[in-house]
Amino acid sequence: MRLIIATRNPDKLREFRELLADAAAAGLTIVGAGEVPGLPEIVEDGTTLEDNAIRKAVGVHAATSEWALADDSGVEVDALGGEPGVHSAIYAGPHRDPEANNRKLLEALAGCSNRRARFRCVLALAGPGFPPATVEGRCEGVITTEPRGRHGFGYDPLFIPDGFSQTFAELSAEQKNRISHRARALRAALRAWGPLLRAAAAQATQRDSPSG
Ligand code: ITT
Repeated sequence: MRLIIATRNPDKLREFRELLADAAAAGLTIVGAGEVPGLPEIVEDGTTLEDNAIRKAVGVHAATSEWALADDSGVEVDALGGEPGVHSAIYAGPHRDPEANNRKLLEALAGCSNRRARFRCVLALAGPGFPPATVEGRCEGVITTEPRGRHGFGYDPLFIPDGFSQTFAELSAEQKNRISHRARALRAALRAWGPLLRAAAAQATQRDSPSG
C-alpha cells in the first residue's frame, strides 16, 4: 500500500523516510507529493497548524483516493506571542527563504533575554472511509543569538532543544530524529493509526494478490 506524504518540502520528506524506515521495510510504500503527477496546489491559508495539515491531507486524498499524511509545522517563540508559528515558512516573505526567515527571527529577538520557543508539528491523516484526524508533537528549547550548524533545514541552526547545548543543525540526523517535534508526532501517529494502516495494507495486499 502507498502512503503519500503530502509535502513538497524535500527536507521534511527526507525526515519522514528516515522515521518511517521500519514501516517501509514492512511493506508500506512511502511516496512524496512531488512524485505524484497532477496533484493540485493546496493553498495553506488556515489560521492553525491543524487547519493547514488537514487541508493538505484531504486535498491529496481527494485527488488520489489514496492514504495521505500531511505535516504542518513551525516554531513558536514566547517573546513574540507564538510567532512565527503557522507563518514559519513565509515569516520573511512569500519567497520562503530560510536564511531570510532566520535573520528576521534573530532581529525580532535582538536584546531579548526570554528566548524560550518550541517546534510544533501537526500531522493529519486522510484515507478511504477515514474522517481526517490529527496528532501533534512538540520539542521545547531556546533560540540562539546566531546561526550554528550545517545539518537539517529551516530554523534548525537557531534552535537548541532542551537538554542539549548544540542546535538542531549541529546534531546528527539520528539525534534530531530521536527528539524532534516531527519524530514525536510520528510516534503519536503510529500509536493512533498504526493498526488501521496495517489493516488497510493487509486488505490491499489481499486485493492485489492473484488469488485475492
Ligand atoms: P509543505 O507545506 O509542502 O509540507 P512547507 O515547508 O511549506 O512544506 P509548512 O507550511 O509546514 O511546510 O512550513 C513549515 C516551516 O516551519 C518550514 O518551512 C520551516 O521553515 C519550519 N520548520 C518546520 N519543521 C522544521 C524543522 O524540523 N526544522 C527547521 N525548521 C522547521
